[in-house]
Amino acid sequence: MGPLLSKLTALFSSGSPAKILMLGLDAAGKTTILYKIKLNENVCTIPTIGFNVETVSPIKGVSFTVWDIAGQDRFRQLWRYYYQATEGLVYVVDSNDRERIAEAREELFGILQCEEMRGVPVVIIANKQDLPNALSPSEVAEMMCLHKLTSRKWYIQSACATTGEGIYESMRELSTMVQDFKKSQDKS
Ligand code: G3D
Ligand code: MG
Repeated sequence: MGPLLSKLTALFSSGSPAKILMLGLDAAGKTTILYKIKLNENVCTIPTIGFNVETVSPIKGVSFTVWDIAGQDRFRQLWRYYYQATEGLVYVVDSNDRERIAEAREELFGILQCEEMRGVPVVIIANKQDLPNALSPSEVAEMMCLHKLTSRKWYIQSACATTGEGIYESMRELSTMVQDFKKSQDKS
């Protein structure tokens, strides 16, 4: 087990199991993140339904499900199946892809509108910060209109998935928000 993964499982194993979704436009860096936290060793790709879903078998109770969300209109109906019982969303953004930042925003807000995602906390990863033309995390936050996310907890993390910078921090934040979300669910 890599150091990042063991830290990650330590974070989550202190609480109860968690179901996490990781989404973003294609090429945002999702698979690189899975690889970085060595989750790739447990990845199962489901190719049969027309869009590639990567599921990571639960490691100390934490399960990850990952897919690309751009231009997949035909399959949107199926996404809800994966949304069910989600307790945390990791939304990965390519900060260097200025042309598609609006698309990334529309997709995010579309996902969060779904009933199944009500109140689910989200960590936005402003990825590819190593690239010289990358938008800063605050620019990403502004262009993604994150201030409009009022009915859930959210957090934006600056990251470089290829070096792993910011990935642990994003997961630490996520685990805190997920535990809070579960507590609020238990009460209601
Ligand atoms: P996806 O799973 O979201 O579709 P990938 O995205 O993880 O496959 O990443 C897409 C490309 O972006 C990959 O390059 C990957 O190496 C690169 N990438 C991911 N994160 C970073 C980052 O933080 N900085 C930089 N510079 N590149 C990153 P290739 O060339 O393999 O397609
Ligand atoms: Mg991928």
